[in-house]
Amino acid sequence: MRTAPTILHLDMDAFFASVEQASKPSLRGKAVVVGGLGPRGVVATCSYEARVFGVHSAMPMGQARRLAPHAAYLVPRFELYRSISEQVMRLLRELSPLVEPLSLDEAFVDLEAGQAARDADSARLAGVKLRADIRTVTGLTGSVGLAASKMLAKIASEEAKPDGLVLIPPGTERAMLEPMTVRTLPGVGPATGDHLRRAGITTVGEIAEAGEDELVRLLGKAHGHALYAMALARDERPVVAERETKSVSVEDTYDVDIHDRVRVGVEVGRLADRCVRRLRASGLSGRTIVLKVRRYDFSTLTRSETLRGPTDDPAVVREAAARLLDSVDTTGGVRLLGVGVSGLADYTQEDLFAQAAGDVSEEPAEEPEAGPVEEQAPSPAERRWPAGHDVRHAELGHGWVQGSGLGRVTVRFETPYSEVGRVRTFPVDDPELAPADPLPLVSPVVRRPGGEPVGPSGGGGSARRVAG
Ligand code: TTP
Ligand code: MG
Ligand code: MG
Repeated sequence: MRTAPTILHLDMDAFFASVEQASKPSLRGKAVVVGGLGPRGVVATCSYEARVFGVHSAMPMGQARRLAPHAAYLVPRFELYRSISEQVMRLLRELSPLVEPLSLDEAFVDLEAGQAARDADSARLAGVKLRADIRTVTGLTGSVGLAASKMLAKIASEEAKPDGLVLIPPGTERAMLEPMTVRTLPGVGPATGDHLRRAGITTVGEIAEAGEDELVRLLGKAHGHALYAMALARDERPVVAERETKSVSVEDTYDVDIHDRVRVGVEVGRLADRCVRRLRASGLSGRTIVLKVRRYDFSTLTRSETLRGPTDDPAVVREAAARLLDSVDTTGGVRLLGVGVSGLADYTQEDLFAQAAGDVSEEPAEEPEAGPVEEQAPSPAERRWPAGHDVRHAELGHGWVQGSGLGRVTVRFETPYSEVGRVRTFPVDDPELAPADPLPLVSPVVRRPGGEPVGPSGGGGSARRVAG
């Protein structure tokens, strides 16, 4: 492991919710919840003001509404979040060629590789400047962790939240990790956490005490070995510019073709389990399950199924692989079988990217139902006015949908650069009202950090000039 804390981990604070607050002056400092607002919707994220009430990611929306009835409830705007993410990633790439994005709002940067830092002091300076630059360019805050390994840099940024910077001086890692919960370590999700707890292991220090053999006995070779090393703060994983693993897969070739359909099923189940172990050992989950079958004549088929959210649950992967196998003709025998998971994510919670897009806001808070839920098809008018999305009124200008229902849509007329705006209500089919593209969070007339002004020069109309 390197001796200087030159691996940086950045994670934006309450990312989707902060973007919404930056774009809507009336929501700054307020409880904001972003997520699916339909009957099966869950929380994608919420502002720190909403977290005080106990709201958090992946919580059913009905529960969030009970905990924070006065919060603003908004439908995600992924295109906007993606464009802000690109601005942030661009700033990271100015620091180093080795930038490893983990999600839209999160990345590792190897400062040493970019000669942006070589010791603790220069690393801290680079982190402070990065946070300031992110603020100037996007108007948002991100938290920074600095350490000698990826694992510790990520733990540090978590400690720094919100809007902070934490540097872990090399040499202090183990003492710091000892009292922390096992869930702090990458690859320890709820299932592994429970498993360890039943064996009496709740802290990182207790993993170290239990010893490597015990860990391997509890979790299997790959996972046990990896986790034990992490508990001792040993993490040699390099920062890689492109995410190394686009998928995790395992396969077996058989000496003798397998003809028995039941045996094929058993093998596929076994491969699914092995694949999930690999997945978990890397702290990943994935959405797309892939089955590969090479038949007696070397013809190779792949079948895939994409789930609603990423998973690392062996039962879910096994079932999906079994369903895929149902669609493959194996008479004549199979020579090779493989199971893979792609569409990787570094969290296992419900993925809203797939789900939330079609949801609309409705006045009454929906309770999530226990049984199977009919997907409600929103009416065309409601589909046009998702809560939080931007609109333009022919006379009143730019605003956003505060709510819609019962044939009416309520709009607040404000922009990222204006004062808190006023609210007006219109019929949903008002010809003066049209959906609009989001505005940049920071007025295009800004000074790049330490550089020339960019964007249109001159007065800038109503746009506020942001000093660099
Ligand atoms: P996170 O970085 O995990 O959370 P966050 O940025 O909202 O808050 P924090 O300050 O704690 O970092 O996730 C980044 C974004 O990814 C988040 O804003 C919304 C989205 N997301 C989901 O859609 N579903 C989820 O379950 C999680 C965890 C995040
Ligand atoms: Mg974040
Ligand atoms: Mg994140």
